[in-house]
Amino acid sequence: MVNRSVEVCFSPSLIHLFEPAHKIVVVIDVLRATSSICTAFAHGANSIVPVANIEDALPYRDKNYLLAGERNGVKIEDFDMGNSPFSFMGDAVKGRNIAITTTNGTQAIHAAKEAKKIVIGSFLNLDVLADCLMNQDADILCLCSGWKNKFNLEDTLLAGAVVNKLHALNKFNIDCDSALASEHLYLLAKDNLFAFLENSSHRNRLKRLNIEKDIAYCLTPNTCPVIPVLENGVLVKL
Ligand code: 3SL
Repeated sequence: MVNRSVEVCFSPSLIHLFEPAHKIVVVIDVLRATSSICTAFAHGANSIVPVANIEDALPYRDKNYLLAGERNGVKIEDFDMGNSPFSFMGDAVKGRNIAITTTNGTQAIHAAKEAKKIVIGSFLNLDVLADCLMNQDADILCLCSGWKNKFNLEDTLLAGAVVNKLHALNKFNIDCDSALASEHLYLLAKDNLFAFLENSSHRNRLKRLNIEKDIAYCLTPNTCPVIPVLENGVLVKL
């Protein structure tokens, strides 16, 4: 049997180069969309609809959904919550349906819409995600949401962590340079992800918004052992 491949795409704008239709795409937006989505499911959210535009989220209010989202890190006016994972905890989300739109993460989910399957990755669900990916029957593509289609470090580190876990099994074909580069960066960073990201663009952006505690939370592995999967345009817990 031919070994399955693991690749990494550094920007949603490049996904067409990776022929996602036959692949499981892991959408990654460590700071903060995919971390918030994992947090919501770990705290009992029922479903999450990822929408690209603010206007597309508004009709969900009439259906008793919570509206969540940000633009450039700032909560959207009149929405129930922004994009801090701390807003997606406890009774606020338990049993609720949520519509979310974010600057990059929900755009990346939409960019991956041709994929065979879309799952959501973050450091918070790293081990369960890797276990799940090991047992699938398709090639894997980690899609980094980046920032407005530009490369970012934190998503690359998580992609590298996933590659590293799968690489260790000796069952995957990893000859994709972006996957190898991600793994190298992760191995350099893994002992102190927070410090490694010290000068990174989004860490500084969130620091300016006074939300550094979100960063520390989002970089803590395996606190939310859930796998959000997209089914008919809606994220649900696998
Ligand atoms: O772009 C996104 O999807 C967000 O995660 C960005 S922010 O961390 O909320 O600024």
